[in-house]
Amino acid sequence: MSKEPVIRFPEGFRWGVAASAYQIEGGYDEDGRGLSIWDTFCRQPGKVERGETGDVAADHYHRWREDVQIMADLGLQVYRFSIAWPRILPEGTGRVNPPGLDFYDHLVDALLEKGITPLPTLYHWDLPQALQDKGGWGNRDTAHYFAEYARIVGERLSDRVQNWITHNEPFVAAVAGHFTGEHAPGLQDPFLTFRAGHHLLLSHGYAVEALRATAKQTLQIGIALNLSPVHPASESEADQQAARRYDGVLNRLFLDPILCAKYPEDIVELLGPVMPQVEPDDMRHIAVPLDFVGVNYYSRTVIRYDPDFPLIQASEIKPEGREYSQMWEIYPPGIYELLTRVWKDYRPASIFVTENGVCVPDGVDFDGRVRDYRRIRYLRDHLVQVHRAIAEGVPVHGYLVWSLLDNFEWAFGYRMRFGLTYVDFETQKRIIKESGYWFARVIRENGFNPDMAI
Ligand code: GCO
Repeated sequence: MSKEPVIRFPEGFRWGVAASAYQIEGGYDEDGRGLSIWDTFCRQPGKVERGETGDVAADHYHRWREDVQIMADLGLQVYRFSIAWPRILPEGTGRVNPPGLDFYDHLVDALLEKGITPLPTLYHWDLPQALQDKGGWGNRDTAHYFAEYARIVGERLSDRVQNWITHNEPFVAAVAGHFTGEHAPGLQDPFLTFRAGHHLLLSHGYAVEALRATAKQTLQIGIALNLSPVHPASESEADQQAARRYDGVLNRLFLDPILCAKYPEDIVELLGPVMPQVEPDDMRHIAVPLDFVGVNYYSRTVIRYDPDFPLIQASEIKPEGREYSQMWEIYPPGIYELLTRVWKDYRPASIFVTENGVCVPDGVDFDGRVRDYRRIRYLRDHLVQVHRAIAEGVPVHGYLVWSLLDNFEWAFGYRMRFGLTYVDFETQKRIIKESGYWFARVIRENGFNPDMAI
């Protein structure tokens, strides 16, 4: 790369990575950890490719010191991880498991010692199985159990941890877990889906209030939402209306309650009897003031009218002639469209890109290096678009790559590699990929030359 970065980010812009407990920790039955719904789900035949589980994952539960050193070597400023609720409260409520709290306490101290800001997510889909046995997110009580969990963790860590995320992608937890059944707990019930979604949002509000009530310092609290610009497959009225409905369920059904204290009227009407029971004070709790909104962006969503699709008569298509990763279309302008839309429509105080990354087939070359140039191009092209949004006044204050390590990609098992660091799951050996070294330089220079040859 040239000496002087052509694209330079604002002073104080924060650079880091994101990960989640179930996807990297392993140690699923160690030191008093209770079972999660993903431990149960993985053991159901056919749910996860090759019957793979997060029992060992990237063994971060035992290798976390080595992983923190990798973060330090890369010069990461922020590490977004998730706390496993079943490690803290094995039954989800009541009895606290001290070794579980100790693990995150030691991790936080190690991060701070390296000058890395910890950014814990309280919930990244690993609900304690004991709570699922009581109805899970379909049970309104779970929102209160979540607040209890937030309070316990906040009391232990908030003297050193100032930045918090309550939930990761409540849309995915609700829809993949309760409508499509592709994720734990693997249910397929439209009524339960939106009731779970509402209780996830309610638990977010309760948790923010609980964290603030026990905080030992002023906290910065947000939520991480999977958002995507929704494009109609054609200019036809039917496709445009279908895209609007899909945008409503994917984006506005979560953004509006959290940031505007109301559900979008068109979607309330569309869902009709499937909409959940909303108690008088619910929206006030859900719309508790936040310090930032986390945006998880991977790709755009292209929608066609589909009369056979239940509830929303809209289906996603994969346009031809575009570049794809192993999972999604590679569409960098989408992150610009999304950031400017969130800013224009909701005016949050601050926005963080809490996840952005790509899964491409990575391999170790004969010389032991992992030349993942497609991932460098993906990150470069998306950062150009993030910078474009910032230049237009969007208050984006940080960018986190998904992910530090190759990890358990839910129903895909270990087939999808997103890491800046290659993990040999047979030996647990870590190899920093070329993208990791590239990102380290972007952090050092707080920018890069987009014309650089890759
Ligand atoms: C998500 C989750 C991550 C995924 C990542 C790649 O955004 O779906 O936060 O757990 O692993 O996004 O799909």
